Amino acid sequence: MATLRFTTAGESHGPGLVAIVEGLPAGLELDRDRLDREMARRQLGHGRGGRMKIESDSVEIRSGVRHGRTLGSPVAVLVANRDYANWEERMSPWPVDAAVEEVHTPRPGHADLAGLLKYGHSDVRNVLERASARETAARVAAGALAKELLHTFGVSVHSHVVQIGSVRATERPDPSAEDFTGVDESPVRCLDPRASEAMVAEIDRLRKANESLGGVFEVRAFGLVPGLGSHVGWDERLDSRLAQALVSIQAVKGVSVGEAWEVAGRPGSESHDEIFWSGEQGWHRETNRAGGVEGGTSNGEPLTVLAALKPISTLTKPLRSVDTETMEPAEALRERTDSTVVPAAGVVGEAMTALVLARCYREKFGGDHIGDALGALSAYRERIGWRR
Ligand code: EPS
Repeated sequence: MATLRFTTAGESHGPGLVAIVEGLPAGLELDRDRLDREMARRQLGHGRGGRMKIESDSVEIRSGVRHGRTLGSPVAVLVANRDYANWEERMSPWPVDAAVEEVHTPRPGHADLAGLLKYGHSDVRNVLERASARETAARVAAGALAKELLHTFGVSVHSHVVQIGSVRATERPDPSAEDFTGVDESPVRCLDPRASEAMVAEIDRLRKANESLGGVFEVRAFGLVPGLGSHVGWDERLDSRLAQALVSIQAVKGVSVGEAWEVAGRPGSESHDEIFWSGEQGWHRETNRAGGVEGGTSNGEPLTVLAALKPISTLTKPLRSVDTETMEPAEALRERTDSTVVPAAGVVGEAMTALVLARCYREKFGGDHIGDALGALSAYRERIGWRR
């Protein structure tokens, strides 16, 4: 099928997570080390809690791949939850003899209360286990497969943190693909070394005050051809697809494409990217205010998307809530948690962006075998005279 879709399943402390990716062409060579590296990257970042010391995520492929190449059939991947060993009774799929304590104190900002009411549960755990951002491990596994496809098409997807709490990065505001080498060496995945240090200090300061922190990450994709997405239908627009994909990440509350908020306050003459053509470069721009998307379609400039996260809603000094059994005021659930997940969320943002872009490539260039898709891409580049 010449589209690409994926779904995930799994609870945070259940036996494991599953992702199923449909629509990868046959014959795509997968790099096992690269897949595992993606999983490890999501576990990085200053501000994670105790859980990351327990987990060591890896991709276990259950179908759709043979001897390192895709078969064209659905690819199912499994990511085990090592922590399940400590939760076996509490999260058992089958009834257990032991008494399992229910959670009745929903956290403000989480899915807890709405999920309880909507699904008719009495135990908040039946909601929070799935709402947990542990699920993003499955997204990164799916995204790593999408990245393998994009890699074949000459596309790379990167991310960096530009704000944590009140600290903003100011250096290297317009990074190229090469600038991202080494971004994971920063403990907060930030390209600005001074801001990186200040972010670490901010996380430590707020953690001591029992606070959590939000922030902003940017995703950039390089090597895209023009023509991904389309102006012809609202749900075909590349920016609308990216917005949905990124806002779907736990705790992400806002997404912008290019210099969205800046150009809202500027005159039109300073808000667009003038068009140039030369024999050497072909079509090109000297600015990229649009973030690589015009009319819902990629224009061949680097894709730039920002996503803002609210602070994590599990607080070590809980907010006020109500006990859902007694209806009396109560403190919200206090669980082991992270102080901030912005560095990891950037990696998840890359995965979601890669999945959207891979789908656009599949829709535009089709092909049951990777060779067919590459042939169609090359014919298209030739037709539009694309030199990059
Ligand atoms: C999460 C709470 C923490 C995080 C978890 C997401 O888990 P726990 O409750 O087990 O300490 O560490 O994230 C992950 C496990 C992960 O792999 O990212 C939450 O409530 O969303």
